Amino acid sequence: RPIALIGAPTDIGAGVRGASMGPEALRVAGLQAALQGHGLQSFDRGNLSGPANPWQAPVQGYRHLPEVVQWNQRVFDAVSAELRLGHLPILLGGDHCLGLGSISAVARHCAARGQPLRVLWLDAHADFNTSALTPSGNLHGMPMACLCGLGPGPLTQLAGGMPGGGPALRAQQIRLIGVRSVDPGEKRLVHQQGLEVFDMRYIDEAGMRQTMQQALAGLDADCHLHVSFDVDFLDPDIAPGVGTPVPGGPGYREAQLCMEMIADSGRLASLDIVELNPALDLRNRTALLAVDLVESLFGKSTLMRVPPPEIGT
Ligand code: DIR
Ligand code: MN
Ligand code: MN
Ligand code: MN
Repeated sequence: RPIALIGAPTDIGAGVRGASMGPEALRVAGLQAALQGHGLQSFDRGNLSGPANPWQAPVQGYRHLPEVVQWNQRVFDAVSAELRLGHLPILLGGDHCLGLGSISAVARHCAARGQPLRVLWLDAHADFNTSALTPSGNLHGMPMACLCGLGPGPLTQLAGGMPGGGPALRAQQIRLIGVRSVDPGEKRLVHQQGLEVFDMRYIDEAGMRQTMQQALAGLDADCHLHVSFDVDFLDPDIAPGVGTPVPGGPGYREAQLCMEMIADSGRLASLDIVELNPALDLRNRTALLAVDLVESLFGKSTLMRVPPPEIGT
């Protein structure tokens, strides 16, 4: 299906400036040409616009809440429009607070069609803070919690909310992968909510192959798979261009396998690429790496692979 690239040039939810330059860095790194090189049809919708970053202190536990709401409403509308057209939207962030608008749109779309949805959240962080728990007030640390209904009304009920009035996501639909930095209160909440988390300890012990087999297990044939790719998922040695790097992430081969196994599932239907910060990058290498990985996510492989045999588990 045709791919639609949607730029959202803002760092409104982050604690470090620069993710606003992410969309252009991904374009300069050749994202669209890479997709076209695989025979995929794509449109670049250009950039959304929204409020400037006022760079103010948190108010009642939230930094820039009104601006974050506005950006997410625009992302929601843009992603919804592409889904209605039968396109596969790729959100070019921008910081990760925008995952809220993107995934809220996907959840609404799936609910309207009775389609199952699974979300893979690739991130060094759990992004499960609330205003009471956050150490920073930065909303890019809260989108997962908001999607599960824990957050301020304007964000949990984006554009009127879900048909039944519930949260956009239930914990059982979510898999967090690559996590290695969780704040103390956030940790309790993640456990309490029963999220399935494949943290780095798990990946070290089980390997990326078993991790992804489990994260992708039980997908229905008609399941919509959304991947929210926070670039700080990757080890900072290979991906320095992010605002909140955490050592000890997946290396190049592990990240490739992760993306290839998602591609093999054949279910990818929407994607966020967020938290790329060109101000902190080295000669755009993190953007180039992201494009390389996205190629694998869309099925690039060294040889013409036959479907992988079910090797013993
Ligand atoms: C931290 C950082 N947990 C916070 N979060 C980040 O401020 O809530 N998320 N960097 O991507
Ligand atoms: Mn994140
Ligand atoms: Mn992160
Ligand atoms: Mn490549």
